[in-house]
Amino acid sequence: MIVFGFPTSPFVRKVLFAAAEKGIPAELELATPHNPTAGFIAASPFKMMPAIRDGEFTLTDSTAIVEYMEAKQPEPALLPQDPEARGLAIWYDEFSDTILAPNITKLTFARFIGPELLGMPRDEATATEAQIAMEPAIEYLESIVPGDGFLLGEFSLGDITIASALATLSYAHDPLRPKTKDWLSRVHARPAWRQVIAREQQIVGEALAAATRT
Ligand SMILES: N[C@@H](CCC(=O)N[C@@H](CS)C(=O)NCC(=O)O)C(=O)O
Repeated sequence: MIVFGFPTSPFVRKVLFAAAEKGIPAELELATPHNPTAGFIAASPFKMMPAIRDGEFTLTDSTAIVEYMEAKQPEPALLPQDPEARGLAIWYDEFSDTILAPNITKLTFARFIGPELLGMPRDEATATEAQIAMEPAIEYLESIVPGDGFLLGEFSLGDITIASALATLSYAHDPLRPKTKDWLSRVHARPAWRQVIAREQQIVGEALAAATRT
């Protein structure tokens, strides 16, 4: 499976992390809405990342892609069977994608991606606005993380999506509360996470070096 996107995106990281957890080989083809490749354009009608190509099949949207992988290769499961746990896993995915991530991407773009990778001026006013706006979500997170284990006991899509969004935030800001940090360190200990982040660090390091040369 080819994944089109750039690894600092929470949504791209979510797909790469989910694929690694399931043991689905995922080859990352670097593409962004501003710097698309032909494969990315063909797979993503609105130039949103991530998108995938698996054989002849193409799909965009991180949640749709995780559902596709789950149906194609059910084990290990990322969506619990228990009705309440399944509902919560989907809520945590939705909370992260639609409540947490928009302020995270805004802040990280203003403070890190724009100035460090794209040669744009640092936009501290926008960053501060996003930092303040995300506080209720950061508080909520501290109220849902358990003292032990993962969000729903067993590791699930909820852990993947929220940890993926927080990794984007970590480029620009550290507002996390203690229980959230402890839970996150358990997610970060997973081999699939280490694999995805090692590749991300390499790509970001190369992008930073290229940006300094220009
Ligand atoms: N619901 C989508 C959101 C994807 C998304 O917003 N991706 C951003 C990058 S973090 C993007 O491609 N933005 C391009 C644009 O808005 O034109 C998903 O889960 O994949």
